[in-house]
Amino acid sequence: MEPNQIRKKILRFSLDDGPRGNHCFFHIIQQHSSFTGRVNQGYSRVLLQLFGYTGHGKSAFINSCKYVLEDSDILIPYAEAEERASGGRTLVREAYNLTENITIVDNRGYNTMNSFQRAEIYAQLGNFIPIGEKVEWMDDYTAMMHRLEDAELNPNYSDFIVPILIYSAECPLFDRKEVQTFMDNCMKMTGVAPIVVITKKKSGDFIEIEKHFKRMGAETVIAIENYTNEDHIKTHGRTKDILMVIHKALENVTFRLRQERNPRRDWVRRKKFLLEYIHKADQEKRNIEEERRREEERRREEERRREEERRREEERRRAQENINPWYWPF
Ligand SMILES: Nc1nc2c(ncn2[C@@H]2O[C@H](COP(=O)(O)OP(=O)(O)OP(=O)(O)O)[C@@H](O)[C@H]2O)c(=O)[nH]1
Ligand SMILES: [Mg+2]
Repeated sequence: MEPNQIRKKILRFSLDDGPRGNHCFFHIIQQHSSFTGRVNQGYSRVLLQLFGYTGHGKSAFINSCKYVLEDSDILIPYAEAEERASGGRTLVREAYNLTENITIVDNRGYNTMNSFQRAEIYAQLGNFIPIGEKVEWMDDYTAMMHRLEDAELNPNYSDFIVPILIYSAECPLFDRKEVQTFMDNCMKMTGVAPIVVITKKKSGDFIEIEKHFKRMGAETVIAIENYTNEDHIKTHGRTKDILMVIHKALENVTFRLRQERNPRRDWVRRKKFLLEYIHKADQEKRNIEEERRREEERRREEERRREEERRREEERRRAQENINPWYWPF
């Protein structure tokens, strides 16, 4: 397919939002996928959720998506995409509309994480953190639970979440276990296999990285070169690669909506997953603290033992001197 055709398909994509309510005839028809090609089943927009390590190109990908969908040669930096020596650039969870029915979310990037920070990633994935809110890495159970309670005040059932993992070709080595776990958990939480996007394809061996991801079971891996301030002359290949990511995401949505889905049940499933995850994170934190406490106890015990030995040695020496007061070491 030509880039222009893909672009048109994306722009025209709709979740077929029809009449609501169980009493409604159209609604009953919509419940049965055999009647219609695609049914929204209560979903009103597709939410493309971006995740990945800091600096791997999430924000640049958003700018690229907007750029290839717009009919313009001016790259507008909607999302702040910048090189940073330390820490992440994007700290606030922001959403950008790609079309009327498709929104893309720039989530906070991560480096190495403790289990609560991982839980925070899943809170973003499950859409439990409001858009436009600064994502603080939380480090305790109570704060995380408060976060969930707040989300319940304003639950969002109508977003169909598609996870997208952004990974830079500049980083050939990665923590395989962590990435694998993340991909598996994306599936458990959203029911959709994450799409892997390898960015900066001109700067690294993207074919090798693609193989790694495929071996880990990734279904869709697409290597792209983002359009950036410095380099944004539109080309056929680059534009097509970027459009294909959105296109594949929509294919996933269409496929999943052919099976029966229930947005409320999906939301509850995400919440259950997150609750379990937070409990596990809490247990892990307690175990680590307990291990640290035991280690400290062992260290103190060892110090006490050495002190006791020194004291005994000193007593022995003194006793020796008292028994033999005329003792001279000739
Ligand atoms: N050459 C090239 N540079 C890229 C590409 N993608 C991103 N960059 C550059 O890499 C830097 C980091 O990109 P960002 O988009 O800010 O990364 P991020 O994942 O949003 O990072 P955080 O917000 O910190 O999580 C910026 O200078 C981008 O211009 C790409 O495909 N090719
Ligand atoms: Mg960013």
